[in-house]
This record gives sequence, C-alpha cells and structure tokens, in this order.
Amino acid sequence: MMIKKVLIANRGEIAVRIIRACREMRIQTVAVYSEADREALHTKLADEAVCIGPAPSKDSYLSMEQIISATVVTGADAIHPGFGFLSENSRFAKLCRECNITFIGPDAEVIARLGNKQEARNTMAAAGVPVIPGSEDAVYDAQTGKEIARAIGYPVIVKAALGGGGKGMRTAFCEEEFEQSFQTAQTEALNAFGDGTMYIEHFVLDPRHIEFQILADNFGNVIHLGERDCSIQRNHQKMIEESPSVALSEELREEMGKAAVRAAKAAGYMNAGTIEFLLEPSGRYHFMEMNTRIQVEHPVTEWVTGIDLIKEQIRIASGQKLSYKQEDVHLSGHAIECRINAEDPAHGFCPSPGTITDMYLPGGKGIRIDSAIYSGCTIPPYYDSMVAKLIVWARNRGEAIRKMQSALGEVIIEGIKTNVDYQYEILNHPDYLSGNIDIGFIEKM
Ligand code: MV4
Repeated sequence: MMIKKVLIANRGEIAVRIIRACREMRIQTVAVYSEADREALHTKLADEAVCIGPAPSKDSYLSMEQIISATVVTGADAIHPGFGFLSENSRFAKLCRECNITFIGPDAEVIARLGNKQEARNTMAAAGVPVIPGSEDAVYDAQTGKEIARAIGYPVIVKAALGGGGKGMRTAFCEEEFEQSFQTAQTEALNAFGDGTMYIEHFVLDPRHIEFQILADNFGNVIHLGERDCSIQRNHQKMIEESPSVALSEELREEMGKAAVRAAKAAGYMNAGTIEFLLEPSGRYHFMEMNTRIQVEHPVTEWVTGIDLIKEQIRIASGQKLSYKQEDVHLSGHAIECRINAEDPAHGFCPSPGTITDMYLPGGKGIRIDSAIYSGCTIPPYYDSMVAKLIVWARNRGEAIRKMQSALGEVIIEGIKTNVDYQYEILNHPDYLSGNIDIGFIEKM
C-alpha cells in the first residue's frame, strides 16, 4: 500500500505544511485550488495543481466531485484533507474508499461515530473515561430536557449532538432560563446541521481546555504525545496554544494520557486524533469531544516530542506500524504557538483581506513559521482569516514567552490588518505570564 502521490484537499499554510512533508518523503504532490487561489503558495509549491472551481468554498474546497475527479485525473493514490473543509466529513472519507483512494485519516464509520458528540460521550463513559455529568440519551424536546437538567443540577449547558466548536450550544443557570436556552440551541442546530438532536451537561465553571494528541496505527497500537493547553480562545477560535500545560503535574499527565489512549481504543481509532478535555480548577478532568483530523496547533506537539505528525499520518495511512512506542515519547522543553490572523482587533476582529504589500517574518533558533503568505500575495475574503502560525520553542515556559514576544516584535505585515499587536498584549498579561488562565481569559482581559 505504498503512497506515491498525495492530493492535498486544502489551501493555505496546512496545504504547504503537507506538501513539505510529502516532498521530504519523496511523495509526489497535487494541489487543488479555487479561482481565488491561482497565485496561492500551495498552488505554486506542489508538483501539480488542478483548478477545482470558483472562489466560494462550496464550489471548490468543499466539492467532493471536483476533488475526487482531480485525484483520478492526476493519478494520486491518497488524499490528505488537512483541517476544516472535508476533513471530518464521513461521506467524503467513504467516497474516497469507494473510489479506491486512501483517505489519510480514520475510517468513515469512526468519523461518523465521533462526529455525533452525544454518542461519543456514551462510548467514552462505557470505556471508563470520565465524562461531564449529563444526559445519557439524546434529548429532543425542552420538557424532557428540563427534567434531566433538574437531575443534573444547574448550571447546565445544552449542546447539539452534531455540534462542536460552539455552534448549537446554550447555557442555562436556572430552571427559568432553561426553555429559552434549549429552543435557541435547538433552532441553531437545525439551521446549521439540519438536525435537532440535543444533549445536556452540567456547565463546568472556569475550566481549562486541555487536549491530548494521539497516534493510532492499523494494528491496534495507540500512543499519546502529551497535551496542549488551548485555553486562550476568543469566540471559540483558539489564539494561543502551548505544550506542555502548566496545569498538569507529571502524575495527572500520565493519568489523562492513559484516559486519552483508552478513549481512542474505545472508538476503534486510526491515524492522528485529538481528545479534548475540560480540566477543572480542582484537577478533575472530563472528556469533551474527539477531533478526527490533524489540528492547527499540531506544531507545538511536534516540537516538544520531536515527532513529525504529518509524516506519521502518511505512514499510518500506508499501512505501516507506529514508529514510536509510548516509552519512546518524552516531552522536552516548552513550545508556544500564536495564530496570526488577517483581522482588525480595533473593529471587533472583523476580517481584513487584501494584498500584503510588504512583509518580514522572524527567524532564528527556536522559531518556526508555518504560513502561506509572501510579499505581494493576496488574502482572499472567502476563507478562514488565519494566515500564519508563529511557533517558538525554548527550554522552559518563561524563555519561550520571551522568545515569542521578541519574535512578534519583529513581524512586519503591511497592507492588511493583523492581530499581532493583540497577541503581544496577551503575552505581556500578568495572568498569562503566571499561567493563571482558563477559557474565560480573553473575556476577562
Ligand atoms: C462546555 C463548557 C463547560 N461545561 N461544556 C465550547 C466549544 C465546545 N467544544 C464545547 N465548549 C464548552 N463546553 C461543559 N459541560 C465550556 C465550553 C466552552 C469552551 C470550551 C473550551 C474552550 C473555550 C470555551 C469557551 C466557551 C465555552
């Protein structure tokens, strides 16, 4: 099952990241691009490039027909979906299989099972992974929901089974609030996912978002690569991620890591995946959901473990056994990632597409940039606003923070607005410096 040619069904920095991994593995690459991405870096860097349609995502990067056609025409034997777009679409993974194309990710059935967050909860609870106290069955109406909420105890959070990332989610702090919250969440879910299946959980106060990277091969071997602390988020968009988390003792890391491996095994998981936990101030942790894709923040894990996650994904998909055992994995030093977005913090973080007229990005020891921007490139308005990731590594958190501050200070991006100065402010905040952060940090800042 040698993979000789990979089609990258994505754009931007992750497409470039995947092209680089393939090139180092002597694997041919095919880029796909929309009409807005003719001059994009991924289009230029790949061995071949195929235009798959007009600028809007639904006509190009989300078009299964166009992407499968491009794969067949170029003779690629595998598709790497990156993140976003079709990466967690079980129908797409199934379509690849039916067309004899290797989907670099888990099986379609596993994607579907974990995509239903309510079912995922039950799978994990059955495997002995701590879940947040909540409903065992799907909830379809507010009256039933209210009884369940009373049993759980307020505050509660109503979530869409097919949700994730904050959509179709509402809190209720008392019974009087419940009906309204349920209806709003369900209506949002119906509009966004065409499905009003809901579940209810106790609403955990002041938690951290801690996620564990796992790798699983097709032979039942599962390992974890430690955690990422992604508590610094704004409107469910992560801004800064780091590994390791200051909130985990070595004992807690081992315990949560084992829980993450149990979770992946219970799901019959294959390839790279992420188990998301909420960590309470008390040290109690709960499974929240599992992501079945490579994630934006994977570089911080790569840097503290020395493992190339994209290469491992490709090796696993081509039927190889994991190159590492759990005891080979050691976390070394501290890595931090800042996402650089084309947005305007002075105007509600509204997107700021346009042409980059001039730019300079930092380098030097312990600095990595994953980006697809270059001087003269145009950021189209159609896609995500993240344009670059700045990642640093140092021996400890304090040195890593100072390195990030220094690197952010060197960034020059002219022609568009970015969040670079805002990131600098976060890195200077006393609570960030002391590590005293939870998911409410940005709001309280
Ligand atoms: C929660 C929660 C508190 N308690 N569930 C946000 C996105 C989605 N993946 C689930 N989310 C949350 N679920 C319970 N039972 C708080 C959040 C949450 C959150 C989680 C991680 C990072 C940032 C967040 C911001 C607001 C709410």
